[in-house]
Amino acid sequence: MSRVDPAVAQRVPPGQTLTAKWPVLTYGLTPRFDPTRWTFRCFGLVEREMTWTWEEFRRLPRVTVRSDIHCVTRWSKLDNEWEGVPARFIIEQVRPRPEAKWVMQHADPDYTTNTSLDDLRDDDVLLALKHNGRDLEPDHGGPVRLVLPKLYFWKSAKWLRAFEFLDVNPPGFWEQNGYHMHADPWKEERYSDQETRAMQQMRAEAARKLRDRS
Ligand SMILES: Nc1nc2c(c(=O)[nH]1)N[C@H]1C(S)=C(S)[C@@H](COP(=O)(O)O)O[C@H]1N2
Ligand SMILES: [Mo]
Repeated sequence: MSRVDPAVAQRVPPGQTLTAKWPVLTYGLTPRFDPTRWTFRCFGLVEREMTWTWEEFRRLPRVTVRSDIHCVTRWSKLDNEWEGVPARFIIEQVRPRPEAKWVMQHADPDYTTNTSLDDLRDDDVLLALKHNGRDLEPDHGGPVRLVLPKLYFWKSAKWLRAFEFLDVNPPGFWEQNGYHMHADPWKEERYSDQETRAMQQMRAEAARKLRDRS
């Protein structure tokens, strides 16, 4: 990056470098999509647990949103056009109970990431099926991935299969391996050693409550 338009520079969080390519970052292998067995499920602290088959899911209302990707490995990719089902639409369908404050994203093959319900309710959060007008490639999470632009990209699960609504905030896969519980790129919330005391207490409390319940 030698010379950057200031309007563009303003959109790049600290410590990030722009890329035009789209790297693939997966822990493990790309799962195979079987439309006859695929479902998307919402469970936990909701008034109405729901499961959509692929035929049902692909008919849900969609919107198009343009947003930026910021990966914790320090690349950012601006101006991605995503088409998908608004996360807020899904949340409205299942009606979270008042005590539900957190959502665990569950994805294939065995990936999880934890997010607050508030972060998922923003207008630009999608269960995306298309990127720049084309079906999402399998390596990038096709048929359906989350896109949560205001957090580092590990908070956007590829091959998304379920939302679990919770009253505690247990760490997901990368969060158990030292990544930050919240992941705001503008605050450079990269690793758990940067977490606040409040965040660390939340980790400990969630682990304890889940242990007590089982
Ligand atoms: N299911 C699943 N989702 C995932 C991952 C993964 O390994 N498995 N990696 C995460 C990470 S660390 C990043 S940076 C982005 C990468 O998405 P991309 O491969 O489309 O660039 O997906 C996130 N979602
Ligand atoms: Mo990542």
